Amino acid sequence: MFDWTKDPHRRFNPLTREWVLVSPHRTLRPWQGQVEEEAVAVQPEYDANCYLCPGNARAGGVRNPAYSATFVFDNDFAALKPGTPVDRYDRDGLFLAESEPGLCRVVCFSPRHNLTMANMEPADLRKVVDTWVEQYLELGERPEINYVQIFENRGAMMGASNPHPHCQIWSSHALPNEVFKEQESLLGWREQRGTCLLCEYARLELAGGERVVEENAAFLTVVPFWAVWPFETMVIARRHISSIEQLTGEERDALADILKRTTARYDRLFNVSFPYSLGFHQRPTDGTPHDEHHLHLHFYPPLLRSATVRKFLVGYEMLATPQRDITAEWAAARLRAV
Ligand code: H2U
Ligand code: ZN
Repeated sequence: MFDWTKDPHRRFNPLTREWVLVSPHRTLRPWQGQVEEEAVAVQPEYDANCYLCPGNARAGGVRNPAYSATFVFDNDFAALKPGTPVDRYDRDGLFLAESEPGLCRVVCFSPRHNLTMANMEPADLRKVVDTWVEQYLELGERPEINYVQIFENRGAMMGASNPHPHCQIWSSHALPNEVFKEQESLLGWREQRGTCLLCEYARLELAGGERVVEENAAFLTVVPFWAVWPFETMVIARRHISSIEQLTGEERDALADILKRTTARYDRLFNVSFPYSLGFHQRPTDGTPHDEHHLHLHFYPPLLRSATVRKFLVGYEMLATPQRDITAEWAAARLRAV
């Protein structure tokens, strides 16, 4: 048997059925590449130039109301539009295109410009969870919408346009690639073994504990065995539920709690407001039960070894297979230690 703390090896992601190359012996190599600028310093509670702050005008000229909790609006530069007619173009399977109706929204978490999930009050974060549930239901009920993707880009390094706490929701007719891959794997697993892949995975992670970073009564946060990003984590519902509207009131509080604790841990790791992309994966809203899905979230943070040194997915990773140096176990231990 090889030693996965030292020997180069591959790990399998059963959710996407893709492999990641792990090269733990490389962690000591010197870094002379790009160093990112330190993130901008302290933000004000209100910024007159922010297009998300209450009362301010957005790029299209619409003025935000004087909102006091969460605030949702249709994205002024939406990637998807609801009226798009459903149609398909196929020429020999080589020129294949489908029109894509959809709707994009922006959700402000709080009127306060300088908050993040890590430093919001649990009761206020709970309101964000409630807003996600409302939006999932409202958008999902639309006949042209079959999937509701809730995601957050946090920090300039991840392309977020604004530090004001917010997330986006892109809801679409088609099932997005990542969700499609996961759905195929979850279905395949269930057919072969009669169980839920993520129920089994969560059970094993909780029993071993090596990669568990946070847990509460309803959720656990783990660095997945097959993580690609250095400090990637997954937040997994303990109970087999397929989407957020199935959460009980207590579980909604628990989701707010685990998100706050996980992001606070990230911030403490390199002493910086930690950048990441975060998103839910849950069942499609196409009118069928899809109880093969198991509610979870993915955190994909780019940072590798400090607030300024990030990981790039380039070269071998673009052309062959993603690769990491530090092991998932080591990353989880680092996150648990802060
Ligand atoms: P980020 O999550 O990457 O920060 O994006 C914020 C979204 O806000 C982005 O999709 C939208 C952009 O289109 N936006 C508006 O809808 N109105 C504005 O006035 C500026 C930005
Ligand atoms: Zn603002």
